[in-house]
Amino acid sequence: MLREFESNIPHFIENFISNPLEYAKIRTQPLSIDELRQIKDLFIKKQQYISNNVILGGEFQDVLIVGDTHGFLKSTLRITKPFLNKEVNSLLFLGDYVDRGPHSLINLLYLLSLYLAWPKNILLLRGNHEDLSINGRYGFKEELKTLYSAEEYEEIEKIIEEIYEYMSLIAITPHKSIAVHAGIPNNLESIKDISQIPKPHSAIVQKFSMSKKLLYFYPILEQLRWNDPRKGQKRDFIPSNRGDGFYFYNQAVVEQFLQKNNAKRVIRSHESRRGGYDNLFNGKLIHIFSTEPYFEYVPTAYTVYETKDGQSSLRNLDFQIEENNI
Ligand SMILES: [Mn+2]
Repeated sequence: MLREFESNIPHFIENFISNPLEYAKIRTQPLSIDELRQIKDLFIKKQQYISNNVILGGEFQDVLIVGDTHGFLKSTLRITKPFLNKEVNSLLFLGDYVDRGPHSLINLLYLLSLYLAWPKNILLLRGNHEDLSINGRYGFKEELKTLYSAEEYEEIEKIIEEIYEYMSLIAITPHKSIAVHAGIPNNLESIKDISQIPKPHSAIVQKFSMSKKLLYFYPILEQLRWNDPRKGQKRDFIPSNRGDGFYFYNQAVVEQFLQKNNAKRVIRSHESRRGGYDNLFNGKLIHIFSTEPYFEYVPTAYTVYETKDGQSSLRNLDFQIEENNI
C-alpha cells in the first residue's frame, strides 16, 4: 500500500484495511464487539461536528464519487484501490453500504475504517439503507445474527444505529456537484436548512419537539434519502410508489435547486433499476450505481471522477475511463 496511515488509529483498523478479504470469511466475526464499539466511538468523535450539509474543500480537489455498494465488498475494494494507490485523493460515497450483497458488515466496516484512517479525504453520506428497520427486510440483520450471539446482537444493533445517525446527508463538491443519496425534498426552502438537522439525526425530535419545525425538518431528512427523479413529469412533485411521504421530482425542481444554490448538477444513486449510469435533464442530474453485476438491472457499475482542473469522467469499477466530459 502506498498511502500512509494517519497516526492514532488502533492497530486492528490498520490490519483490517491492509487485508479486508481475510476478514470476509462466511460465518466468521470480522471484528469483536469491543472493536466495533471502538470504531463507533471514533467515528462519532469525528463526525459529531461535521454538518449534515457538507461543503467539500481541502483534500477534495479531486474526488471519486461512488454510488450504492450494498454489501458487495469486492466492488468496494476495486473502487477504493486508486485511492490507496494515491491515483485519486478523495472519496465521496452516496450511501447504501449494507443489505442485498453478501458482505454487508464488512463492507460497512471497511468504509468506516478508511474514513478513520483518512478523515480529511473521505466522506460517507447516509442512504435509506442506513436504517435498522430497512435492514430487517433486506439482509443485513440476518447476516449479523449469523455472526454474533443473541446477546451481542442487541448491542451491535445499537452500535450500528448510532453510526448511521452521524453520517451526513448532502455534500457539494469543489466542482459544484451536489451529492445526495436519492434526491431533492419537497418544500425544502434552502439547502442551508439541512445544516439545522442535528447529529444524531434522531435528536431532531427533541430539538424541534412536536412543533411545526419538526414537520418541516423531519420530511427533509427522509426525502433526501428516498425521492427519485422522473423524466417528463409535469407537476414538480408527485407521490412516489416507495411509500408515504416520498416523492418523484421533475426537471424543473432540479433546475431551480441548482440555480438557487449556484451548483452545476446533482449526483445521486438509489435506484438499481435505473442501471449503473443515467444522465437526466441535459446533464443536470447524474445517476450512478456502483456494485458489480446486480441482478439484471445493473450490468455495469460506474463511478464519477472530478479532477482538479474541472474535468469530470465516468469510470468503471477499476477506474478506467468509460466516458469523458460528462
Ligand atoms: Mn437507496
